[in-house]
Amino acid sequence: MDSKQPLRITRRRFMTSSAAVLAASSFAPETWASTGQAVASRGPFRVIVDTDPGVDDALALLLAMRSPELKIEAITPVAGNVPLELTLPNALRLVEIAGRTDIPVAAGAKAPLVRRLVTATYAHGENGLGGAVFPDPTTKPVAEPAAEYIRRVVRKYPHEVTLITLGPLTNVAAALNADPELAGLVRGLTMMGGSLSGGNITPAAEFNVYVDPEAARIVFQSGIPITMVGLDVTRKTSLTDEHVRVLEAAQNPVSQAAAKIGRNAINHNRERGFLVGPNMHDSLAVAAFLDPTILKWQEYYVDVETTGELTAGETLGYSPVAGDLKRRPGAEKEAGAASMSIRGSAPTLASTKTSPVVRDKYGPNTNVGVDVNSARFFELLIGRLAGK
Ligand SMILES: [Ca+2]
Repeated sequence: MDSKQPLRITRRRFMTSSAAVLAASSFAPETWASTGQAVASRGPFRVIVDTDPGVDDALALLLAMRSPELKIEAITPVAGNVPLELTLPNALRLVEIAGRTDIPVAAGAKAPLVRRLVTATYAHGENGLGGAVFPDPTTKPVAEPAAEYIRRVVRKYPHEVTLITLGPLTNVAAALNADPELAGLVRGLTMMGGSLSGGNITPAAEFNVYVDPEAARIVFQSGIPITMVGLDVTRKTSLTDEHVRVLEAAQNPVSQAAAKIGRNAINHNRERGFLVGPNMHDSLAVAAFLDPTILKWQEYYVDVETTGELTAGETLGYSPVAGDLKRRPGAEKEAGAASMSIRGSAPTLASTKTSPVVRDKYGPNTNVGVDVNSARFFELLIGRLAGK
């Protein structure tokens, strides 16, 4: 990708995307919006859930399928936590458990765009569900591959479809590569991925972006208004024994399956020596879409490191009001901020590049979740999974 191309997102489009607007409402200085807003009164919103189940994907998918605000147009599994040979049947198992075989499941990419697949079986068990075993699915995927399915649904409902991505961004990048106009037709993209505060699979990179950094870079530079739910917030969510007990006590197939997966995940975490329960990374992304007031947000220009020997997959957040670039409140719109350039590494002698400037002008492309009310998140997650 030519890094000199003009950023295709406009501020107007960024700010008028629904997710960004809802999120912006919680930028304000007050702490948590304690409106207890009835989220069920919103929507329904057309979404596609792209996923690599995956322990926390499983609970996230069950949450999505139990949420009346969502009209799930498709579930598109991708290789990530485990290979596609497992993420695809796991996704099919989950639609059967939720009684939602009406939702099309379209098989996605077997490998990242230009890299060998690195999986996370250390965290998700050999079967991807933390060792929790469920019957083989009888439901079949649709014939169309995921990237084509995403493309067709977005074209069918222009400006209506939000992509909720819970795995590496390979499927979405493939769809964008196949159809240059597609990004302009997507309503928004809410991702679990990235981090502005260090990684989990390397000190620099969060797993989903690490697995396919080139795909992530295409997505961040696409112009789609992005909502990023990364490790900065997902690390603050831990599933506990008490959560699992509530799920176990609720007598419905979704709560029972969630309890089984959750119980296995907690035990697995303990065996690996961790002090706190597993983070609910992916469920938080779904919850952030359902009720953005659960998180606090800050806008950034986010880009992805793709060439580092140790750092590929690192997400960088540029902002005139953050870090060393911080300006006094209210000054972010002033001349200095407006003329702030996006600076990358110094050019090497061998390179044809002469300037470290990657983009001439700052403009946000992403709302980044920077804090979360974990209690409210678990109220939503456990409440929906346990509900009748
Ligand atoms: Ca995932």
